[in-house]
Order: sequence, then C-alpha cells, then structure tokens
Amino acid sequence: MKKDNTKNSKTNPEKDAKSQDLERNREYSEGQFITTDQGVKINNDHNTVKAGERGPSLLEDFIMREKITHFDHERIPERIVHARGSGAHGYFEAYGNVSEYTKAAFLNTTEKTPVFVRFSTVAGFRGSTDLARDVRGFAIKFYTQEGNFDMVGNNMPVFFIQDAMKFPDLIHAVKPEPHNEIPQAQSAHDTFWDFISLMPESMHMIMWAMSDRAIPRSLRMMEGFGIHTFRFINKEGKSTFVKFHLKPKLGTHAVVWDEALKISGNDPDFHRRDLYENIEMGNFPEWEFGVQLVPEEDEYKFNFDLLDPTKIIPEEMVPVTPIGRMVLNRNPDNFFAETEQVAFHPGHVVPGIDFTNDPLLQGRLFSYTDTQLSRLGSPNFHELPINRPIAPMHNNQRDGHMRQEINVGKTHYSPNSLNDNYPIQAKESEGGFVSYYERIEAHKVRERSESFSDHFSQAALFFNSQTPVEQNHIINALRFELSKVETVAVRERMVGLLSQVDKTLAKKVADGLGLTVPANPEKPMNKGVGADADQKKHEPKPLDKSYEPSDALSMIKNPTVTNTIETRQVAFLCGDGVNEKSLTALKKALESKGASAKIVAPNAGNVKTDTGKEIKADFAFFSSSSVLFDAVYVPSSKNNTALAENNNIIEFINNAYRHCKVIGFDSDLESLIKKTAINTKRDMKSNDIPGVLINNNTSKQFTDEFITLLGQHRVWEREAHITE
Ligand code: HDD
Repeated sequence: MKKDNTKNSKTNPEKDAKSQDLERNREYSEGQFITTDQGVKINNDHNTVKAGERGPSLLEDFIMREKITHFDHERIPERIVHARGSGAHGYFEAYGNVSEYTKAAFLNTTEKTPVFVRFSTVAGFRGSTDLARDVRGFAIKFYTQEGNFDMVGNNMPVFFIQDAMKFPDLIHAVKPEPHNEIPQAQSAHDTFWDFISLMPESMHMIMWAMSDRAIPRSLRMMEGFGIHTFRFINKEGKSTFVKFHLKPKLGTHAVVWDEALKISGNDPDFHRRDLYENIEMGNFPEWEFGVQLVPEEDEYKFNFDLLDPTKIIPEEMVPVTPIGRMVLNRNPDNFFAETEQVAFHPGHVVPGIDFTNDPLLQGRLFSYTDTQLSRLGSPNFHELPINRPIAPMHNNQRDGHMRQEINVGKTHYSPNSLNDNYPIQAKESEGGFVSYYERIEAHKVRERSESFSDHFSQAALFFNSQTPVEQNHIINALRFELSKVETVAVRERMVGLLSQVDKTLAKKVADGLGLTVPANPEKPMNKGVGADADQKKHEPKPLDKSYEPSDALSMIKNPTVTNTIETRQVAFLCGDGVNEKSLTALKKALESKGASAKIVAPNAGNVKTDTGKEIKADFAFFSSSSVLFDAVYVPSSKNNTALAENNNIIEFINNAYRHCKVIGFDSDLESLIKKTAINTKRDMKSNDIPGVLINNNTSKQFTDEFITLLGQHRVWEREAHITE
C-alpha cells in the first residue's frame, strides 16, 4: 500500500495542548469503508443510479445528490484582505521576565503556549502569487491558559492610514480596479497611487512597502510587528505602553524585484512551499519575541504621538527587550480546516494586555468579528476546532448556525437563581478581565489629533537609514510602480509628495518617469481630517530633522543580522559525467552548516558522475530556474561543451549573476563562462567580478569563500556592474 506522506509526519512528535484538543476532530480514513454523511456504507462511488445502463439518472439517488450538493458548497468567501495565506502550528516559550509590567500568565511562565500562525499577502486573491510586492500579514493565535490572545500584525511596523475609517478606501484603491478587475495582487496601478498621492499620512508606510521588505526571501526570514501601541497591565493595575516585535533567527532577508517577478512565474507558491517543506524537514522557523516598553508617564516625551500607527519608536530610542521565543514546528493537517478557517482578532486579549486609543486599532476592534460573520457564516466561528481556546469556555451565548456545543440545563441568562447564577463572574483576583481604568474627559469630535500631522519625518528617517543599495531598490520600486500609473497628474503629485521626504529620492524617481520635481509642489491634501473651519492646523508639518539614522531599519545594516546559511538552497548544475569529487566537497561543506545542495540535471531522472555513479536529480535544467535558489555552483563534467551550449543553463547563470547571488565554477568551465553575462563584464574589468568564484582543485579556500558570501545573502557590490 502506498504510504500517504502527509500523515504521521515525522515533525513534532510532541502533542501540545492544542494538538490534543484538535485530535477530537481529526479524521483518519485508513482501513475504513467509504460512507455517506449519515454513515451508510457506499457500495459504488463511480456511477449514479440510472433507469437502465444507458438511461436517465434518478432523482432518488441520495448518494449522488449528497456528494454533489456538498461539493457545490465547498467554497466560503475569501478574506476581503489577506486572502492568500499559509499557516503553521508551534509554540511560544516566555523567558518569564516581564511580571513587573504585565500579569499575562503566558508571559510569566516558562511553560510552552501553543500557537497557530498565519502569514499572508494583503491585496491578492486566494490564488495569487506569493511574491507580489505587498505587506505580509503576520498573525499569531496564542492558545493561553487564560484564553486566546491574538497578535494580528504585519512584517512592517507602521500602517498606511491613521484612522480605521479610511481602511475601506485604502483597500478599494489597492484591490483590482472595479471596472475590469485588473491588476491582480499589485499596487502598481492608478487607483492605488491616486489615493496615496492624496494621503500624505501614508508616506512612511510607502517607504517600507517600496523597500525589499515587501518581497521577502522567505516567510521564515521576516520580522513581525504588532504595530499599534498596546498596554501591558501588571498585578497592581499599573499600565506600561508596549510595542510587539518578532525577530527571525535566520535574519531578515529579501529577494530582488526582477527575481520576485520571475519567481511568480516559476513557482507562485514559493513562500508557502518553503514554509511547508522546511517544517517537514525539521527546519523549524524561530523568532525572538520582544517588546519596547514605555512608562505611562513618558507618553508625551516623544516627537510623535504614540497613538499614531504611522510612527515607530526607533529602537535606538527605546530598545527591544526579548521576552520569549516562538517556534513553528508542525504543518496543519488540513489547509481549509485550519489555515482558511482560523479567525484572528486584535480584540482577543487576555488579562495583562489592553488597548490604547489608537484610532486605527479602535476601528479594528469592531471589524474582525464582523468580517467573520460573513466569511465563516455564523457567530459560532469560535467553536471551529482551530479557533476554540484551550481554556474552559462558558457563557450564556446560545444557538445560531452550526452550533456545536450542547449546553445543558435550562438557564441561559444572568442573573439566575435556578442554576445558582452560574456561570459566575470572575473577580480580578480570580483572573477576570478588567479594562484599564483610563480616565477620559473629552468632547465628542469627528477629528484627527493635531499631533498626528508629521507625515514626512519618519519616512525620511527610514529612507536615510538604508544603505545605498537599499535606497536604489526603493527608487526603482517607485519608478516601476508609478510608470504603471496612466494618469500623469497622479505621477506628478507623487513626485511632489516624495520631494517632501527627500529631494534626491524625488529627483531620481522623477527622472525615471520623465518628469521634473516641482519647485513648489501642490500642497498635499489632508482634507477632512480636521473640523471644517480648522483645516490649517492639520496641514502636514515640515521635516523634523532631529532623527538619527537607525540601523535597525536597514536589512543590510541591521545589528541582529546573522551570517548563517542554515536552510539555504544551492543549485548544483550538473552535466552528464559530473565531477563527483567537486560536487561532494561543496555539498558536504554546505550540509555541515545546515544548507542543502539541490542537483539540477539534464533530465528529471538521474545524472551520472565521472565515476559512473547515478545521482538522483532534484530538478531538470528545463523546469528550474536560479530564482528558486540562493546560490549556484557549476562543477565540471565530462561534457562541458554541452553545458556551454544549453540556453537554460546560460539563462540560469545570467539570472543568478543579475540577482547578485554567489556563483561558483570549476576552473575548466571557461567555455561556459564566456557565454554568460559574466564574461562581458570580465572583459571590461579584469577577472574580478564580486561573488563569482573559481574553484581550482576543490580548494578549501573556494568552499570557505562560497559559504561566507552565501551567509551574507547577496553580493551587493556586484549591483554596480549590472545595467538593468
Ligand atoms: Fe486587518 C485581516 C493585519 C488594519 C480589517 N488584518 C488581517 C490579517 C492581518 C491583518 C495579518 C489577516 C489575519 C489572518 O491571517 O486571518 N490589519 C492588519 C494590520 C493592520 C490592519 C497589521 C493595521 C495596523 N484591518 C485593519 C483595519 C481594518 C482591518 C484598519 C478595518 C477597519 N483585517 C481586517 C478584516 C480582516 C483583516 C477585514 C480580513 C479577514 C479577517 O479580518 O479576518 O477584518
């Protein structure tokens, strides 16, 4: 019998509390008869009941009707945003060092808390490509002993808008245009940039979204942020402002834009596959969970408003304190039941964590339950196995579509005397959630706070904190996106807005669009954010130049960056009669550091080595591409001429070269190198091309250098050699 390898996965033998809880609903079909939904065994699942072998089908065929009816209703509405996602189970383990700030039990124990994480893109439909330029959702459900806590964050620490009221407008603008539903999963179109060009508050987020953070190398290599300022509440009821951070153990890395475009064609499931396969292989992704803490008394000490979700607290001002780690170690058993049906909500908090008055957060607190009602179809979505807490759940909520629970007894109201008033309220000392005792005395206004009006300073801080390579990528992304905008007035308005952030940035983008930077750009609109009579005070403030560049904002300079090559994949382009000694030397060296060698061969079967040994191919030349790998190595083979004549190989190498990946060649592959883009550049500038390594007799120096450069992720110096 063929083994179903999606079952009994060798990963995570550990059965945590959530996994045990899910066991109640798992269905295993080995050794079982096929039955109807009513449990009647089916004798023939291939034919409908007919009046005669060649006659019409009979309506009485309940087995056929049940099967087709169920199929007809298999789909549910996809999420209005974050429709495409990938999920995984794991655990959070606190370091137990925050009791001074929060009473949240799961942060004050070293017991593991089960988690389910869903990563997503925002704009694309469920079937869209993983490598779209987009923000990535990073949503975590912590199944704590005190109930579920959801951190519904992103891989960027700020947001486009300051008030939830603008969310439908933002999403309408970014989604495909309504008249023709084009383009899919892209912000590069008129309506998005029209909206942005009229919303100066989006400028900081635009810098992040146009940076390479929007095209991650892997979901395992992204930072995560809670974005809003939340509150920690300790046992004494004292509040401390808190921002949540997750830092990936493998470092934060991205692909380059041309690569992202090509990955989208080669493997639209690139991120989903990478996450799934690595967990199956036991390469469990890990993040350190950290917090920035600000005492309540310091609320007004910053040159921005802590409640404004378009602002970060630079890590140099308030460092991130690590308080735990999160590991993902188990793939879902069923995509629909778990990844699709999971329902997150920023309002799912536990005692010790509370909200602030950030107007974006406040609106979110309404939206998430509401959306589940149409997406999952019932107020009982909390009963779905993936959503139900591991903490006990009792209340007087009743009935509704698809109710699972069978509430016993005749009271479903409170107060009651017939059931001794159960379920009873929990005192604060018994773990009851008590909202933070915040004093509020104010007029009822429909207005933005004046303290939210600095839209450019942190955009400039982000841009100025990048290396020149990263700055160029932002400029190129803006050129790309705006060149797809057909309305010239929108492009012009954007250039005007960019000039408020950085003049050189604006000039370079304008050059790409054939525009000039206006000396007096149109005043960015900020209509509607103030009371009618009071527009003036809401005009965007001029640049605050007091910010020092922050290395934490750059992926290249980031102080937490590690040079690990763990889980990196190197393509070995192996011709027939490949040199086994060369191949084995680098393969072993890579594997000893946790990376892997993937054999790309003339066909999808096996490739022969020079000693006659057969090695299994992982990929064929004709169905693979360097964009799916982190680096490339070409060992020599008996027929090097065949390699040099293969267009797939030449394109493979040219792409790796263009995307600044380390490339290694055995020394007798001169005829191949001559055919690639590397050669032209060599003629221009000696033999020395950054990150192109020649292996003479499988030298240790070659292997060491290869590994060092792979650990640096990309050889950015090479970018200067590359003309678009
Ligand atoms: Fe949202 C989903 C993150 C603002 C309304 N959001 C959703 C998901 C993530 C975020 C990660 C996917 C969760 C999952 O995997 O199921 N959203 C954010 C962040 C925001 C943000 C980090 C700003 C800081 N969102 C935001 C606003 C609104 C929404 C202002 C509405 C006023 N978001 C939704 C939603 C979604 C959602 C429509 C769609 C599916 C869902 O909730 O469950 O309610």
